[in-house]
Amino acid sequence: MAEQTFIMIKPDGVQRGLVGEIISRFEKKGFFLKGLKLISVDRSFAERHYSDLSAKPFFSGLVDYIISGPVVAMVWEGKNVVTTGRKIIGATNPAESAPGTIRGDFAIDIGRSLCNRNVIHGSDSVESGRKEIALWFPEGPVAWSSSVHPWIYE
Ligand code: RTP
Repeated sequence: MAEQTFIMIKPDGVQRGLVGEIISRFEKKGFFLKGLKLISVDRSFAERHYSDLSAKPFFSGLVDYIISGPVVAMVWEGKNVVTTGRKIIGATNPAESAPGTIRGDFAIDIGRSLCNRNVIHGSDSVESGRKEIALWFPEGPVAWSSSVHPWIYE
């Protein structure tokens, strides 16, 4: 199976109307959308998603932020989509993310709650992508194959 990643538009991205813009960037790059839902999650679900960060000082602020409004959960597929997806997203701290990246173009600053409001999340490895897709899409991604494939991959 081709590589997949989990991408989440965080509550600030949804509130600011960036959903279409973000989906468009992944589509135009040539990645394939394999899962999509607008969803509000509760505290225990957000804590499970960010369980690796539970010891961090910003953990509770991060969870508060993620449950503060609906998020858009997505599965994207394609060659090197995990690494390339992280490049499209940009550095964690918006103050350091390069222009041209999503965070570089649409976020400015670390939040006062000591938790970055940085618009979007992307899996940091193929393995965490697998875990996150299983958590957010227990029903599994949608299986479909696009006929534009040969125009993207020779
Ligand atoms: P993400 O998991 O959301 O894609 O972000 P990331 O890999 O770039 O960063 P990570 O270290 O996993 O942190 C997860 C999210 O926690 C918030 N954060 N705040 N105050 C801080 O120093 C701080 N560090 C991280 C951000 O919302 C970050 O995306």
